[in-house]
Amino acid sequence: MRGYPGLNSFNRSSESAAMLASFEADGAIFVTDFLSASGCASLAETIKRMTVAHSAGGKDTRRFWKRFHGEKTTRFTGIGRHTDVFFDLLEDPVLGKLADQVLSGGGTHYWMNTCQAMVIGPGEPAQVLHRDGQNWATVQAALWPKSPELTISMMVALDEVWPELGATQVAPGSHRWADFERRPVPGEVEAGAFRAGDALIYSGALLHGGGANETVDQIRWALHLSFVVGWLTPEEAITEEYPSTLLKGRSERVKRLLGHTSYEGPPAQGGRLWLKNFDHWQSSD
Ligand SMILES: O=C(O)CCC(=O)C(=O)O
Repeated sequence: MRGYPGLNSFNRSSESAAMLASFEADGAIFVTDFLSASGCASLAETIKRMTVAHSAGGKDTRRFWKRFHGEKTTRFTGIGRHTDVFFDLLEDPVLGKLADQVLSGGGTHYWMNTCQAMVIGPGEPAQVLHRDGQNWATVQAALWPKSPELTISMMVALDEVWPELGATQVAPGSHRWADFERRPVPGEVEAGAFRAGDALIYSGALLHGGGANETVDQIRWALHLSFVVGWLTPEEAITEEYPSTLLKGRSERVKRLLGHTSYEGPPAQGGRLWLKNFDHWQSSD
């Protein structure tokens, strides 16, 4: 098996309308060979090298965050400081088109939420199932089931990943459940199988979580990239991680995704945000 039993699989040449229809119906899609072989090899080499400089487990000692992070899981951001593949991902037309459509209710100006290595070590238990929109639970939970799409996420495998290695678990359809508090029964959760470069793209309303790494000596290598509507604060301190001096010569899209342009709400609905002198601002680099 390659992909998820309950999700439709696509490739980069698939019709974007079909991808969107499946995304809306199931809450996620699987894209084979999302990364080219060379892009994946280069990104994997960078992430593996960077991992050596980080330790497993987070610094937050609160029980919830220790478990959510994973004590045997290594996470780090700042990927774009080490590889240009990061910028290719921000410019990726397949992900970009889907994100434009999914997040359009929040205006065209969405941000990068985070780009984060998620490296699950042997013996890590499964992560609690959650919705990425719970980062902004006061919006998502309060408006459920009518919450707008707040965020769209992608997990891309940097090496082969399978269920027992900790492939992301999902509950297809849970983005549409009437009751926000409902938890899946066992048959409603599934994990997939990825070849290096395959990607899972999922809604911020979909219940999902990292799977248990049941191996004794193998590592799940994966990268998470997500976008969030421009009127919410991203998870990652993106302008700190990517100051304007690092973005010289980069495209308008990259600068916007990384917080170097003011936010414009949907026409005649939202305000203008992230201003300077009550006017639109754009970094001058
Ligand atoms: O590691 C995974 O597969 C998913 C992780 C995740 O959903 C998260 O940390 O928000």
